[in-house]
Amino acid sequence: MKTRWYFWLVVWIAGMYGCGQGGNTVAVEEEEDFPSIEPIRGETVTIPSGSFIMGSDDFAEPESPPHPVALNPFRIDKFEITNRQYAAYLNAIQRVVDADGNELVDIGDRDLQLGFTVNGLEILNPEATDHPVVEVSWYGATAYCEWAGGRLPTEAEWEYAARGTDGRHYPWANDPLDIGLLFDWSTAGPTATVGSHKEDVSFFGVSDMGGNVAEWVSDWYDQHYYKTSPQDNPRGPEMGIRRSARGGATSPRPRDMRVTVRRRYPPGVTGRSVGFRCVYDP
Ligand SMILES: [Ca+2]
Ligand SMILES: [Ca+2]
Repeated sequence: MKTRWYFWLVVWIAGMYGCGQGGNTVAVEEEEDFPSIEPIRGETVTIPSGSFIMGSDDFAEPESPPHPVALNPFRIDKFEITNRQYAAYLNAIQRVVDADGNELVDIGDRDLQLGFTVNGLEILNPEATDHPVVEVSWYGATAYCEWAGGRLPTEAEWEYAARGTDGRHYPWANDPLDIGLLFDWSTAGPTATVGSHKEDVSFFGVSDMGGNVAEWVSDWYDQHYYKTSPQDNPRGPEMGIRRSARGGATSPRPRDMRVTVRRRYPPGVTGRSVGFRCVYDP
């Protein structure tokens, strides 16, 4: 146990000082000390191939114009990736930066429910075990999905999984008041156990696409992208500065939970209301 604790301390310090190379070297040397850890797989929802109208004319400019998009089939995690799942990942890879030195997760941030104990990296608050992991960068989200045999959804895949084919404004309905769904975020805390908001279920049966945490997607962000987006399986601009994220989080305003809202953050940013889920090709 002591070796494990010491190992993580070294990895953490290497990560804190941006010493990606050092972290990798340690990981290779110590690899044999630890059993291999497999991804904890959650339920997935199969999204059939199909077409839908992406975007909206009714709200912010980056959401327009509405345009037809056709997608190949995919499977998507029914729930956001949890602290339990991400802890398994970090314990499997034994580092907190990627090979290029990018921070995967903001270890040490008090909003992150994962941290170091004498037993190594653990979930600090047992009640948050199945809350979505937060304080993960786009790099940390991308790397997790690859480890789990998938990838981050594209913006188009995310919106299709949330919106389906009937042009609704919210994952669960066209009007947030249809089912009285206005979470009292002021008392609910920043995150909740995934799937616990029973009303927040999308057209295709995917949970928490309206709220809980916003979710990284794979695309670079360009506010004008919809004007030139290809119709078939759009994957976003070739280059950019910020990555896109989708869905509402802790805001009490229902308009922030609309399926067409587009968010953007630098890929290295880690925040207390941003998590992710993965998709898998059939
Ligand atoms: Ca969400
Ligand atoms: Ca942070």
